[in-house]
Amino acid sequence: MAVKIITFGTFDVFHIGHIKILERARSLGDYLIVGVSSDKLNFKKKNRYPIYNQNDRIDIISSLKYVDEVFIEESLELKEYYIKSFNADILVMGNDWEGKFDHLGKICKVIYLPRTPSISTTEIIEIAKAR
Ligand code: C2G
Repeated sequence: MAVKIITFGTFDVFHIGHIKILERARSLGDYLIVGVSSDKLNFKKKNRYPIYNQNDRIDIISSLKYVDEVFIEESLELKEYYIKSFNADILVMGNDWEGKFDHLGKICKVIYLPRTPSISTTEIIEIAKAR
């Protein structure tokens, strides 16, 4: 049976760290589903709207060869619901979320992958501003 992986993120100002985690997530199974945070959810989490709006972020993520299915993540609290509705076997998160989703281990395997060092959307924005 195909192993389904699910992961979540904003993926704003798409960069190599995003590609790497999606590539590694996909390599753990056969089918990768990505929940892309809505603009509203991002505002709630980070107190600012993303640079790229959710339609553009969805288009970017959908176009990747590692990604099989994409949906909008409307709330951080709906993870259990999303995992069950997509029948996901493994939840992958970056290790900046280490420990935060261990409780979901009751419905699927939970794996935290190390972040790619020295790159982040926030840093790219800061560098661009300073130029
Ligand atoms: N990432 C990474 N290396 C980086 C930067 C990001 O591996 N240098 C990973 C993050 O760990 C995450 C994914 O790329 O798994 C998307 O990163 P963000 O857009 O920053 O995700 P975030 O806003 O933390 O949203 O429900 C959870 C949230 O939606 C996660």
